Amino acid sequence: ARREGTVVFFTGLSGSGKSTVARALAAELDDEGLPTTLLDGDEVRQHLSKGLGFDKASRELNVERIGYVASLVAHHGGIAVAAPIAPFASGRARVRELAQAAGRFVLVHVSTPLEVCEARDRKGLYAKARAGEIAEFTGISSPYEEPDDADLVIDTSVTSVEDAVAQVRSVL
Ligand code: GGZ
Repeated sequence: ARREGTVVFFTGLSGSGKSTVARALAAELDDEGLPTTLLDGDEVRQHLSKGLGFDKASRELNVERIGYVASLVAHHGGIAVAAPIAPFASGRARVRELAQAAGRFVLVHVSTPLEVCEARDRKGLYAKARAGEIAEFTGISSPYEEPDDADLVIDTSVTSVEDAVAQVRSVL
């Protein structure tokens, strides 16, 4: 039988730490020789979703594209690790559907509170959003629909990257 692939899908606010955990997870799996594909958020928006904006329809399209590519990876027995904000339950449900037709789907909600993400403000985007310089910014002027179907919930304000990776691995 074909080896079953897996889609590990992180969702959470900008600055929640989801990319950091996703990268660390993917590096660890890769080091162990597992066929891992990281769909890095920045790279996705530079290539697969080049030119897309942040209105609801564009985000849903971005997330569906990620889900589609991730499901192709899983179909061939690989592990796809993706970490977009994916703020809408409808988009995440679509990804689940695509992934489960190909293999396993693991949803990780990186639930780091908005206050913490905003205090970190590593790229200065929250300040810009508060100043009205970025429209439809998630958590400020665009919604984040909290998932109720996550396999794992991780708050990086209380959990280290190392522990977060270990928790995801225990679910895998
Ligand atoms: C949210 C935005 C926005 C708006 C630019 N809202 O911290 P970052 O910079 O590196 O991560 C954010 C990234 C979000 O892109 P995604 O593809 O993950 O979003 S979605 O799943 O909703 O399609 C942030 C930056 O892009 N960014 N404008 N308005 N984040």
